[in-house]
Amino acid sequence: MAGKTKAVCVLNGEKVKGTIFFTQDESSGPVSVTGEVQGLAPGQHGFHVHEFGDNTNGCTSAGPHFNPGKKDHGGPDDEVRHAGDLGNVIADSDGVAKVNITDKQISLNGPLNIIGRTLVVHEDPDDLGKGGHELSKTTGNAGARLSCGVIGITKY
Ligand SMILES: [Cu+2]
Ligand SMILES: [Zn+2]
Repeated sequence: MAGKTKAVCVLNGEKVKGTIFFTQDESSGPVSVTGEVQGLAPGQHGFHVHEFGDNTNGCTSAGPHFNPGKKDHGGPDDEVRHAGDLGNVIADSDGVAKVNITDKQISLNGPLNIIGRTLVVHEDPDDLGKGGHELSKTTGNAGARLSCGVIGITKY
């Protein structure tokens, strides 16, 4: 498959909202993740692709982090991480996080495809697997799911 692939996710939480775009120039190349999240408390917030594109019971139904490699949770720059581990977004004093990530472990096609899965923004910082908490190696101890949305194919 050749050519650009694009996807979009509308994050639609009670207070936390946003729109995130995914672009992949080549089928095996990195994915650029850009956009903005509003309504956050200032500081870091865990940002992940979760396994299921199911929001029937809110963000909970999205299941665990997307982890086709059956690895431990980690940070975006770690070799050992879930494919869905995009780290943190950082909100400014107005509660706005500008997102500009380039990631090599997610894709918009093939076995690492994130289309049809759920993007989640968390209440707390993701400790990137290094916090020593019992949840560090599974969720980064990032706390509640404040906002989420299913990642879908777009033209733009
Ligand atoms: Cu998450
Ligand atoms: Zn993870």
